[in-house]
Amino acid sequence: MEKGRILLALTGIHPLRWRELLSAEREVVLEPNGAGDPSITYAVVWKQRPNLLSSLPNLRAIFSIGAGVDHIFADPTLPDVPVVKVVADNLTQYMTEYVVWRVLDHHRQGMLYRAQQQKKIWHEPQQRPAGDISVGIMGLGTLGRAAASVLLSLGFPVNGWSRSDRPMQGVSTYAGEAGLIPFLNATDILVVLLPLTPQTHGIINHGVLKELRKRNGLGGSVLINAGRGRLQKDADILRALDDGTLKEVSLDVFEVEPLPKTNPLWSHPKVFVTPHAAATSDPVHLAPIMLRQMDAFERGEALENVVDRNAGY
Ligand code: NDP
Ligand code: OXD
Repeated sequence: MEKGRILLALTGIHPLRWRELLSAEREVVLEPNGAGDPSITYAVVWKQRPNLLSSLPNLRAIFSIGAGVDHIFADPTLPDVPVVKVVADNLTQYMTEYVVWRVLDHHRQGMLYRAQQQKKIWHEPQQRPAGDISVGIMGLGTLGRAAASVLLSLGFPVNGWSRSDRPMQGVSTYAGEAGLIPFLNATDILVVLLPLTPQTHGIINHGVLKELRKRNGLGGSVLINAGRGRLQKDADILRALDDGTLKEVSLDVFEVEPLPKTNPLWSHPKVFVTPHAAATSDPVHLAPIMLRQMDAFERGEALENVVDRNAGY
């Protein structure tokens, strides 16, 4: 059987390296040969142009180059073929590193020490054991569970919130709408690793942040969002920092990306900004996984990590 041809449609990401790696085994094009191009079997995409895929009559699967797929579902005419998300040790490891880095930095008062250093202040604030600070992971999926297990090994009590019941050894788990407030009430450092769906859009708002636990040695609640920017309301985060609802924040994602230079989050002293870089999609690791999946699919095997269209993730 002939190997299916790939349409590589990336917005905001240079296609060169992806193209080189995918074309080691298959023919890759950056544009279809006109609307209705019958030669395309697979699409490998990041924020593909709306309507690009709908007219391809022989498209059999769409591969996201990220773990999130909201960028694919944003297309109103998305054809009804399987959508495959990234699940890869390499990406999971990057996200675990980011989450543990940010949790430890807030826990060990990194922001305070950086401010003190600027003023040459020699002062040791009170230190608390990790066991006094609970970390709540919103979205206890592939990435959330991996981060949770490392945080547990460091001694943090860990809570997890998911859509359905997801028990995990050592983690206090909560599910669905009924579980949200109890989860927040038990959480000092909130780590957001949810997908963006109609249900999660705007979920990180002032009302939710107000529910976070305050009785901890951190001197206030902390938010870390590495899920998606439109999960949060930037203005609510600023308000929560200014009225003391939140002590500090680490944000990797924003309602508008790149974060506009005029956005006050850039210069707020209690905000740590990274440019959607928590877990990069490295083609060296991910392209071979996609190529293996395509080979297996053509042998008649099922695709792995196909997202649930109804759930949107
Ligand atoms: P998964 O699909 O494995 O996990 C998603 C988790 O969120 C699941 O536990 C799911 O619940 C939960 N969830 C979904 N909807 C709801 C809801 N309405 N209420 C409560 N819980 C909900 O995704 P991954 O862990 O692979 O990735 C998570 C997200 O991380 C991606 O969608 C992407 O947006 C983001 N990401 C960001 C990156 C970055 O660099 N900043 C890099 C990679 C990913 P359940 O278990 O019941 O299904
Ligand atoms: C992803 C991302 O979804 O990089 O993988 O945001």
